[in-house]
Amino acid sequence: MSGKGLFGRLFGGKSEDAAPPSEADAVTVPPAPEPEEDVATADDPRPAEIVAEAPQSWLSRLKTGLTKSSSKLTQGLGDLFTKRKLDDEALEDLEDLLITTDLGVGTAARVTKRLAKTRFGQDVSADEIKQVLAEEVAQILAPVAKPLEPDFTRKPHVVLVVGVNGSGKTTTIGKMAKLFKDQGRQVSLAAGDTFRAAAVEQLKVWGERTNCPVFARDTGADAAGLAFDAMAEAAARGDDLLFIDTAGRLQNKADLMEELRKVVRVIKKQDETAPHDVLLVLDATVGQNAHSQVEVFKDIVSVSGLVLTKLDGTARGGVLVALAEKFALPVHAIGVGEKAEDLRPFDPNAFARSLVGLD
Ligand SMILES: Nc1nc2c(ncn2[C@@H]2O[C@H](COP(=O)(O)OP(=O)(O)O)[C@@H](O)[C@H]2O)c(=O)[nH]1
Ligand SMILES: [Mg+2]
Repeated sequence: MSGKGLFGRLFGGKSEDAAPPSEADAVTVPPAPEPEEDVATADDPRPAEIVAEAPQSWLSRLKTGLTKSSSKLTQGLGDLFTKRKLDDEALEDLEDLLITTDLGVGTAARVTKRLAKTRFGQDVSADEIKQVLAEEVAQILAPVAKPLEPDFTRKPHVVLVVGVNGSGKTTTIGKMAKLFKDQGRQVSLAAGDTFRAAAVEQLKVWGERTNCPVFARDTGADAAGLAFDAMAEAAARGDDLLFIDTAGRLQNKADLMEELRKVVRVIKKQDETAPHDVLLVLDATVGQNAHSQVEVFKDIVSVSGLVLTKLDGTARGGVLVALAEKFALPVHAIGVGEKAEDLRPFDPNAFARSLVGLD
């Protein structure tokens, strides 16, 4: 497949990527990749602290967030396995169902094979299938579930954040900044998405909210130069951690490549070991398209880990499992909402059970 074809699919339907920068854009980016996903109402760049709500544990946030995914599977299994023996046809139906939940062909095959071995010809309940599924999923996720572990002796440890427009980069940076600030770390942010004033403003809001300095320049400024100077400033201040935001709305792969590679090259002039992490942020609502995004970005920069966002807005949470199986890249964190506390490193067991709708 040509790079252009892949890129076309990657950006397909996202008109913002092709559109020239516009001052009229909202402060936050409402990408709405699919009509069914009513997740990103982005008129207000400050959704976090200002929305009063009863405190929820992370586990219940996770379960609530994954409801769309788990109910799709639960309903499918209910339809398939009401008083039905596990014969060849049932196994085939099950495999098809699992594939439609974005879990990936490999996972679907493993689960059906295991059931065929142990339960063939017997009555099985949807719950038993879920148990097997949750175990398999947890096993696949265990090796990739790795929290971001910065080396704070670097001062700063530099994290470059990449991904297509609207995937949740800026929000993820804000959420991570909060996580590390809460751990007592000195964190700063660089507004490397210099295309629109609104993108810079959005990062500044997160900076204010998390009490982290934001290094920003005017719209249209050179992103690489900005990253270079932000690193110098962070180093002078003795910051533990610097997150560098980037633009993902370039019109074609060549532009994206040139821009990101330049940022990396220039960062290395400041510290040849940097960037210490390159996080690729993926919007889970795009489903299988996330695979192409990983391919494209891996081609451009050396992606060191993934963050999956908007798991709360989609029935396609299974895509995380398929990505884990295919790319084996660390998944550092997942996002299940727009608020600062809606991002956490994930626990493979809790995720697997929530995804299939088990308590
Ligand atoms: N529901 C939900 N919305 C999210 C999540 N992460 C980001 N968003 C929203 O998605 C939109 C795009 O995010 P943004 O950080 O601006 O993406 P960027 O263009 O990659 O920087 C914003 O409206 C965010 O509030 C998430 O985990 N869940
Ligand atoms: Mg952004």
